[in-house]
Amino acid sequence: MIDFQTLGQTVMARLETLGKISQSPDYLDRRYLSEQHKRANQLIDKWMTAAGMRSWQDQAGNIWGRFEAEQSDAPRYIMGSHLDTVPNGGKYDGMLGVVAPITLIEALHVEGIRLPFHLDIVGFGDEEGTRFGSTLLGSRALTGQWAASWADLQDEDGISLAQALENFGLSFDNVSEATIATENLKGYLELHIEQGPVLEQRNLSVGVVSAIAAAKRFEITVTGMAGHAGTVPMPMRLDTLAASSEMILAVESVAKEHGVVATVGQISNRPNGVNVISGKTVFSLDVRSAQDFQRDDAIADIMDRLDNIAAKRNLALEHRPTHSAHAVQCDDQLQSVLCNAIAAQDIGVHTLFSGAGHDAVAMADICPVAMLFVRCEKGISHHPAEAITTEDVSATLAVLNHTLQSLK
Ligand code: HGY
Ligand code: MN
Ligand code: MN
Repeated sequence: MIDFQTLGQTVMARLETLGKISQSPDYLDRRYLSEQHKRANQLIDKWMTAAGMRSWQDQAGNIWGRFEAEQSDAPRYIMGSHLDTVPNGGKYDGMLGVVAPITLIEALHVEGIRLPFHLDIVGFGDEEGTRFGSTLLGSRALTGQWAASWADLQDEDGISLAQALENFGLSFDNVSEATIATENLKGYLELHIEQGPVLEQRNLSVGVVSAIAAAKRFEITVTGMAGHAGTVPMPMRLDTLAASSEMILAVESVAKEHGVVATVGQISNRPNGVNVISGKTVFSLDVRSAQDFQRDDAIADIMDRLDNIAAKRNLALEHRPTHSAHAVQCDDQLQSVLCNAIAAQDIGVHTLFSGAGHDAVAMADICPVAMLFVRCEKGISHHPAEAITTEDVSATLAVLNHTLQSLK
């Protein structure tokens, strides 16, 4: 008999341990192909082995474990999520979706329960895109979507993705070997915190995802002329930071007009001196919507507004696309398996949309996908106050167990 309450405590303790692996002593920050990524993979590997799984690392630095079926030619399901974090992030975003299934598999292993399919658990090395600006690098290695140009993507220290792979003991040239065969792949399931307030409002511990937002990201570069803060008259300035401020407010108002979400989350400014007019400002732009066309209409309008502001101020403007993901509909059949598993725990069944992007977006290119959301306190995420309860994790494990026992 599986004790889900004890399993829930084990998951929470493991997330606490994993949450301490950070490049900063003050907050959680774990980036792709870093020393901390390596240590996280080693810890996950240890837990996978304890769960009776065969484990390995692929050529993109993703960590894998297989819970073998009785039959070697059995079909395959993949469950997973990401092990990287945003800077000063929470310890559940991504990690819950790797640690929870491993811990449940350990209980099945101890009970001698086997599944009629191979269950592979994958911990993706990069989903957030914190280090190299792009995103879903881990899951897009599985779907064979890495672009040759990504070798030159650089982090804030000027280290290229190709160099970072070398430093990690891998090679950009071999990443294509991480592409997976799909003949016997039946589907991909991802367990993830909701990162929103809906389940809490409805007093539900879990929910089923219906669809995942369409997203596009850009790097916007505004180029003007640095100058002396005391001597250049206002009308003669080519001030890129002032222009960027006007542009960022324009992003906000266009998003409201179009009913999409648009965020400028990252900005760098040169020369960034207290007594110097800014000559070059670079900021990120992230635009999302439930529909691809709605996202693209808003982006077209935003870019027009930015171009007009740059022209009015005699500044140069460039926008470089860094990420694009179409909206994803989750698989109906897998959704109903999850809904039945939730109902079997006497939990109300609710399906909801995901404004956040997930590895399921990449995996949807190669197989049916479904996601199970877990309530998180006040919907807070990408913040150290991100929190879930042991009770909700225990309920989630019971739902997951029912799901795995129902899949064919
Ligand atoms: O940006 C996102 O939606 C996800 O957290 N990477
Ligand atoms: Mn995230
Ligand atoms: Mn996430």
